[in-house]
Amino acid sequence: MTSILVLNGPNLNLLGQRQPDVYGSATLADIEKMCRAKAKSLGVDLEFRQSNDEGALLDMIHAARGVHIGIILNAGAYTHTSIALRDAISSVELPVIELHLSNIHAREEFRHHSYISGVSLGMICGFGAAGYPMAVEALHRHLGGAG
Ligand code: CA2
Repeated sequence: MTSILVLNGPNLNLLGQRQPDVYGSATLADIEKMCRAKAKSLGVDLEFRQSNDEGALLDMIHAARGVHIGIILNAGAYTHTSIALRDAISSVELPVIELHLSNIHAREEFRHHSYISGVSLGMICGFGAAGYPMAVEALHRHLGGAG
């Protein structure tokens, strides 16, 4: 079992269509391709999902146990609101890398706090779409791969 789950939260399906100044011009499909190329080079499988529904994200985190070796999570705005997502991460007992396209600490005050950071292995933010393959590599390395 060497599969990584990349999970994307609300509004990230709109990437590439609006606010390219903040989030870049890559679409979520482009980012999926980048992640798949990185995973292939590392010899790991990858599942790539997006949902606007908090409950669906919780279900996907719960279902990851025994299927995936770790999770890369861009929880979108739920990052700043969801204790439920934090509890799901705590309970799943898998390494989770928190991911953001933008540098949340250089933006509005309300984005500075993350409910997810405290239960995550680490966080990558501010590198746009490039952060995703970085996270795939970091997770693989953490789990003992050569990276
Ligand atoms: O920087 C990130 O990746 C965020 O997780 C993106 C979230 C935001 O609420 C977080 O604070 C930081 C927003 C995703 C919305 O994506 C859009 C993409 C295109 C157009 C509109 C929204």
